[in-house]
Amino acid sequence: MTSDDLRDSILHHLKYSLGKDADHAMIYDWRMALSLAVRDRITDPWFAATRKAYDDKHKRVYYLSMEFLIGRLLQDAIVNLGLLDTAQATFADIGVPLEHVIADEPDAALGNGGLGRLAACFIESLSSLSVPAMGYGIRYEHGLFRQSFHEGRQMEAPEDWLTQTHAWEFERPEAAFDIGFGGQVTEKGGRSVWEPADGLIAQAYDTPIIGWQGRWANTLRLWSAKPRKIFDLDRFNSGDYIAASAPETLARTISRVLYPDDTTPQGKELRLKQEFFFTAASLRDVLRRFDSEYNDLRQLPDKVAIQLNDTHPAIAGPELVRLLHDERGMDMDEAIVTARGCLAYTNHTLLPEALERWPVDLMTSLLPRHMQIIERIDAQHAAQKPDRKANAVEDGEVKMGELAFIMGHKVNGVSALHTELMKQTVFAELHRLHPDRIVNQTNGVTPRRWLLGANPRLSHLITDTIGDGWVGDLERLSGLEEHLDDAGFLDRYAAAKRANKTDLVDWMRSTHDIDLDPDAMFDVHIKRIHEYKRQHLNILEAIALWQEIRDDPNGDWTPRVKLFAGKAAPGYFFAKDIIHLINDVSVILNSDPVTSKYLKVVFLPNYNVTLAERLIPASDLSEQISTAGKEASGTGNMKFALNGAPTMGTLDGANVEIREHVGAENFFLFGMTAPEVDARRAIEDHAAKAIAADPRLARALDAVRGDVFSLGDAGRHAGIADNLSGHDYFCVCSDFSDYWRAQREADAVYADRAAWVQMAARNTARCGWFSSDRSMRGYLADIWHAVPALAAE
Ligand code: NBG
Repeated sequence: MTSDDLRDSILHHLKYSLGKDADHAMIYDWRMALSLAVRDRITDPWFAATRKAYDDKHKRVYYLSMEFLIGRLLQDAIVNLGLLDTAQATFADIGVPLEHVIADEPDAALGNGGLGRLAACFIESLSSLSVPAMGYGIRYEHGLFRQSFHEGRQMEAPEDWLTQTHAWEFERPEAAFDIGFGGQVTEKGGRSVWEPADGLIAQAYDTPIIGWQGRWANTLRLWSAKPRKIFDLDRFNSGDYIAASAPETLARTISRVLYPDDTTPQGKELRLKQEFFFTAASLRDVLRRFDSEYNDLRQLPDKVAIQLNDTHPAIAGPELVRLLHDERGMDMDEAIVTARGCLAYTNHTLLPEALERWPVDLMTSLLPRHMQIIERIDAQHAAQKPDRKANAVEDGEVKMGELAFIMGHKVNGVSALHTELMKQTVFAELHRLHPDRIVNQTNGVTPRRWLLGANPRLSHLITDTIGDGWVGDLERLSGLEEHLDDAGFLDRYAAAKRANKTDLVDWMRSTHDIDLDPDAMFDVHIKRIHEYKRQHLNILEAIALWQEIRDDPNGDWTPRVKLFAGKAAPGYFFAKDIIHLINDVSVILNSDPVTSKYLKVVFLPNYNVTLAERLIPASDLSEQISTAGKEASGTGNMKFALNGAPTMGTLDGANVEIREHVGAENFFLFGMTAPEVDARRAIEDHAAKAIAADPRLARALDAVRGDVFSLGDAGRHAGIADNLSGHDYFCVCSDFSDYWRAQREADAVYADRAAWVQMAARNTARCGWFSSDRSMRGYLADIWHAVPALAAE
């Protein structure tokens, strides 16, 4: 496509789709017109892909996920279609900067964090690999809340990505299913029939996801809840206007909000309804598609692979059994086996509070037939494994992890360590009974978004050095290895990083009124705020460093900027206290005339995918400092390493594998291992001991407790100091000294800029394995037994 063609198409959409003329077009109009022009380019490969999947009778992969954290889509689509240069030329001609057009798109935050972003990377990789696949989720009206700060405290406001037309989706009024809730089960002619008391309509909205080089596109199908009856005219006519629209309001609540928590299930009943709503609609859609191609349900596992992204869609087990047995007449035992042949489950956390359990009473009242089937599945499993000690229904609760395990033919963890810990802890008993069921699939990230799109400077350098094959085959980055001693290459590598940092400095100045030194080390900690992720360990180290610089202001300090970003779940008060502390510390440190040239702390509000794309390419050091055993994998850690920010990290999640790949000497390791953490925790006064042994830590905690950062509000941060010097479940104190040591090591390397650049470049060269294309190939081979539809190029 030439720049003239693109321009014609944009002008066509401006006029005929948006009703604007070019002289009066606003940035929104240009963005919509460009998006529609780009979408047109996706539609043909999308149709062709759908046709080919049918014609060749491919097995399809269905990825069921409550979250798809897709962020903006325009740049991704342009990059994957190879239209970036063309679009740049077109907009130069039009006289509007392309960056402004791209930046106008709302960031679709239909997820909380890693789990949702992983789903988005996977769906893009499946398209890039030309695997016939479909993502199924919920079209939330309001994604994750918008975060701002008021006097350092987190404020939450509803997010409104859908107030403007979403350029990428196609509404599918014809793809709609009636989803029931409640009611009762009756026996009719020896069969159980569920008669729901009420229900609503799940209606599909499709977004095509184009793969690398535009060869293949899959569909992200998101369900929106609509009432069966839009409006109660009788009530309206009798003057009761509010009651007249009650059915719509009630139905819409189901797809209204994303639960703002990735660890604790809230609003139990509504959440369970959401889970059933999207799972049931997706399964019916899968069966409808299967029916249109095949007529023997026993073939289902050969043609359909359904991945359950965490336990949120785990009701798929009983629902699929119900559809096969109650509605299609398949024998119950055969239905269970057939469903299991299709289903597989990914576990994303070992945190006990995040493992979903539903009260039997709630399950029975909301999904009475499913409760019966769950009991039947559990009984069948007990009969097959008479010595088992792990039940799906126990103590008045349905345990969704156990249910998903029993109903999946494979269960996977998301990093080597996490998978091992799954076998030893949460699923130890089920693993004993089914030793072949648990497999590992280490997470990955799409290089199209996280390197090519987000970091054009480094991408150009890589392509100049080894050609452009790396974008579709990230392991080719190893070709950089032979340039790692080449001064010319390293200079260009350093220049790319430096330019990215300068861009960030400019942006921070204009949007946040903060001045940063681009030569300082940009030390970045961005992710959800959680005690196990230990943002408080990082800020304590900052406080200790500040105190030390004040003691010796003429010392040889390596200048640092500590950047934080991340949201705390609204009900997680301790996490919100951590944000408050970091913000208050930044007020004191940044205004300190003596120390602020060496150390600044900045907490950027409203972390999202777009902000990550801005920060990661400009980062020097990646903070991955979770308490060992708690972070299932991490994926931010991979994005940083790939973009040349070495890791400061514990032996946790995928950090372990990153360190193996980049080499121990290119990774700043500190802290206890997972077994050491367990042992330390068993010592009752472990925190007090650690504090007594490290005067720096003691002094930093004293400052927190002693109101140095309380801005006149005595006792403001005492809660954090008390928590850390008391229970300290996440072992912040016990890991502090070693963290301090590793940080000073990082300072020393950074001071020798040539050594640092080489370490950064080694990280890039050795992280090719962390592509989500590699993850997807692993799932295809070990779990889905499906293949790409096109030959690799
Ligand atoms: C998160 C883990 C991360 C992991 C992502 C993706 C949940 C429940 N889990 O460590 O905390 O990288 O999943 O697997 O959000």
